[in-house]
Amino acid sequence: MAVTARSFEQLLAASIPSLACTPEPFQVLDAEGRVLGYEPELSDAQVADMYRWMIFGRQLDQRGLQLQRQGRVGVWGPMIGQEAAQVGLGMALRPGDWVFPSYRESIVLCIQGLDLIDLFAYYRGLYWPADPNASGAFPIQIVIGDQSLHAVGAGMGFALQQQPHVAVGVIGDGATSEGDFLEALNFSGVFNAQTVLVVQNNQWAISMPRSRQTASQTLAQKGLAQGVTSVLVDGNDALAMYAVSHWAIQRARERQGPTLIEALTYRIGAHTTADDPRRYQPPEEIEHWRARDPLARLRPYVERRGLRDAEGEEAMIAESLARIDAAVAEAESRPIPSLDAYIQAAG
Ligand SMILES: Cc1ncc(C[n+]2csc(CCOP(=O)(O)OP(=O)(O)O)c2C)c(N)n1
Ligand SMILES: [Mg+2]
Repeated sequence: MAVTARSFEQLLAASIPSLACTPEPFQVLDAEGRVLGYEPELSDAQVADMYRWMIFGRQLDQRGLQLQRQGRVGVWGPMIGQEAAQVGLGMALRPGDWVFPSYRESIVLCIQGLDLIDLFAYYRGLYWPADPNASGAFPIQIVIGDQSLHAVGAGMGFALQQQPHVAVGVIGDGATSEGDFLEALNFSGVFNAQTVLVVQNNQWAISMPRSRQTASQTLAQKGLAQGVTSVLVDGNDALAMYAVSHWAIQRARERQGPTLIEALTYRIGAHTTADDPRRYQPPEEIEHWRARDPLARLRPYVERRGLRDAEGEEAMIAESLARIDAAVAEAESRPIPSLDAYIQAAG
């Protein structure tokens, strides 16, 4: 049984009240893309945008993978299956909000304003060329969980300076077992940071399954001990992800408290292009989640609102690929500094 709030206010009731309760994820759409109860207020243009970003995300991921196989980027962390978690979150951000990502959040970063050229230049070996102030996108964090600290620090800064912005840290399920994440959560609660921490629970930390990472029933409940409002949401439901993210970000902006969001999703692809998941990921598990494709889930909703036709979708794919390929060409024309130049710059 899914938690289906009838009104936006009831979303708060979907947060986890106590450790004694194992909540079901909050959903807006059922498996066939029908609205269960509460429906977030989104204009036709916003829904069309959401769908366009979902398609863009899938194309970006496929292209990234191909480019790595061609030796044109160094590494790629596949995002397939996690598009709804990213697009729902990205669309709830406002200009001036900051995102502190790991290596699997490129879609959120693009929505927030990261220039695609900078993204591909980074994956070709240039150290984060984007200006975080202009793009809202902080450097991709490879040290697992560290970005939670950075997001909470920034959220404390926004609060101190009385700025109406929110710092969002995005981490994986594995990161929630790191001390840095738990310390960050604690600080967010104590200092009422203007922060939202979003866990993309894709059920794997490289080859370590969720069941062996922690004895916690949910990852969201890790926020309870720190006094942080915590919500479990269906991360393959773009509308649910948008609703919860929008609500949490708004709360943080108004200094009503930080939120920990656990987005339940699945890593359909490899951990990165340096990994062979066939050695540990059961094929039937992948099939189970392939049948829960977030794009297929949103599509009937978009259709029902009269915002989709097959031709339009082909055009969106072509438009996404043209945008990506133009950015790749630009990124490839940027010179990569020598190792010596890096060492000198580092002082
Ligand atoms: C502190 C630290 N320990 C170990 C690693 C090696 N490592 C890289 S990715 C990864 C798994 C992370 O899993 P999760 O947090 O679930 O994120 P996902 O890759 O699934 O998005 C590990 C252990 C690292 N980068 N940093
Ligand atoms: Mg993971």
